[in-house]
Amino acid sequence: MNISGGKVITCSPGRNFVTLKLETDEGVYGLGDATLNGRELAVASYLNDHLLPLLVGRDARRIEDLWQFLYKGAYWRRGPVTMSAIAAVDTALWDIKGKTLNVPVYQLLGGASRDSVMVYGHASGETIDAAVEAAAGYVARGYKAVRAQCSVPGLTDTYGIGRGDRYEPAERGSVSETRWSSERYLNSVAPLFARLRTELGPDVHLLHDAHHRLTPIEAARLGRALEPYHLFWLEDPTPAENQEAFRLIRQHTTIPLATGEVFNAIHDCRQLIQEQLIDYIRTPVSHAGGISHLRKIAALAEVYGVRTGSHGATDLSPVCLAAALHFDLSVHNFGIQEYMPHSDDTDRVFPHRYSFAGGTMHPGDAPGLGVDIDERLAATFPYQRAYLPVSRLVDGTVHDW
Ligand code: CS2
Ligand code: MG
Repeated sequence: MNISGGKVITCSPGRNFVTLKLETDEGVYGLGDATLNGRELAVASYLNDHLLPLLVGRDARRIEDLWQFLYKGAYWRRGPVTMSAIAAVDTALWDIKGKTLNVPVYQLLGGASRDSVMVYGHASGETIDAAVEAAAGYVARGYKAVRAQCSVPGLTDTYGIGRGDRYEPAERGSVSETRWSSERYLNSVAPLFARLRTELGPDVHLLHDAHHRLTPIEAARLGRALEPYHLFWLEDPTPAENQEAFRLIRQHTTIPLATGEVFNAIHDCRQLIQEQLIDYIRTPVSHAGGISHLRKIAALAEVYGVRTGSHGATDLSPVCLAAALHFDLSVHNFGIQEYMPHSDDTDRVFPHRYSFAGGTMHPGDAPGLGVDIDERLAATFPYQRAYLPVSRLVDGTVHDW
C-alpha cells in the first residue's frame, strides 16, 4: 500500500483549521490535523510544497520509518511548523493503518488502559461570582475537573475569559494588543479558588492556567498562595524556554505543575521531566510530531512519575482531539485531557465518533481514528487570516501573551 497523493484542506467554520488528507493507491485515506493558531498557512505550505511531493509512492505502512525520514531528512529539525507538518502525516498514517486493519487506533497502541478518559472543561467569568457559577455549571454537567479563569480587576482583556461557552483568542483581520499587570493578577487568583473550594467542595479537580506570564519568583508566590486549595495543576506558570526557572518554583511550592503545550519535541521536555520539575506534560498530538512522537515523550515521562495532560483547546481540530483520545485511552501514565467543545459548524465539517459522558470521553470503536472531513461543507467556510493577541505590560513593554 503506497501513498498516492494527498491534499491540504484549509477552512474556517468559526475558526481556522488546516487538515491533511493523505491518500493511498488502495483507496484508503487518513486525516491529520496541522493547525498552528495564527500561523496556519506556514504549515499548509510545508505540507503542500515540501512533504507531499516527497511522500508519493512511499509505503504507507512504514510509520516509524517515514517519521524518521521526515524528521532527520529535513536536516532542519524541530520547531512548531516542522513538527506540526510531521504530526499531520504521522496521524494520517495511523488512521490509514487502523482502517486497513479494521481496528480503532487505540487497539494498535496497545489497547485500552482504562474505560474512558477524564477531561477538564473551561470555566471563566468577568467576576469571581460569574466564574464560580460557570464552574458549578460544568460540575452539574458531570465534569470531574474544571479549569477556572477570571478577569483581573483593572485590566480589560485577561487571558482565558470566554463569551458564554466559547473562547477563541485568535481575531480575524489585524492583531489586537492587550495590557497586563502581574501584580493585579497575583492579587486576584487566590480569592477565586477560595470561593471555588467553598462552593464546589473538596472533590472536584480544579485547574488554572497562568499562561506563561509570571517571572519564576512570581510563579512561586502564586503556587504558595494556591496551595490551600489543592489544585490538580497550575499550568504554564512561567515561560518554559528557561527550564531552570522551574527549579526555583519547586523550591517554594508543592503545587503540581503542568507545561508543554508550546513544546514540539521530546528534547523540549527532557530536562523538566528528568529533573521532575513538572508533574504533567501537555504536548499535543498535532504540535509534537504526532502519535508516534507523543508515545516517546510519554514513555520518558512514565519513568519519572510524570503524567500526560494533553493540550486540547478549540484551535486543535476534531482530528487532533480524536487522535488524542486514542492516545489517552491507551497510554499508561495518562493524567487528564483538555476538552473545549468545538462549534456546531466545526462538528458538522468534521463528523466524529468520539463522545462525552459524565466528565469523561471515549474515542469510539470505528476503524482508524473515527473522524472524517466533509470537504464540500469545508469549502463553504473559506480560510480567514487571524492573529492571536499580543500582550503588553501597563507601561507598554511587550510581554508573554
Ligand atoms: C491555552 C490555549 O487551552 C490552553 O491551555 O493555553 O487556549 C492557548 O491559548 C491556545 O491554544 C493558543 O492558540
Ligand atoms: Mg494553556
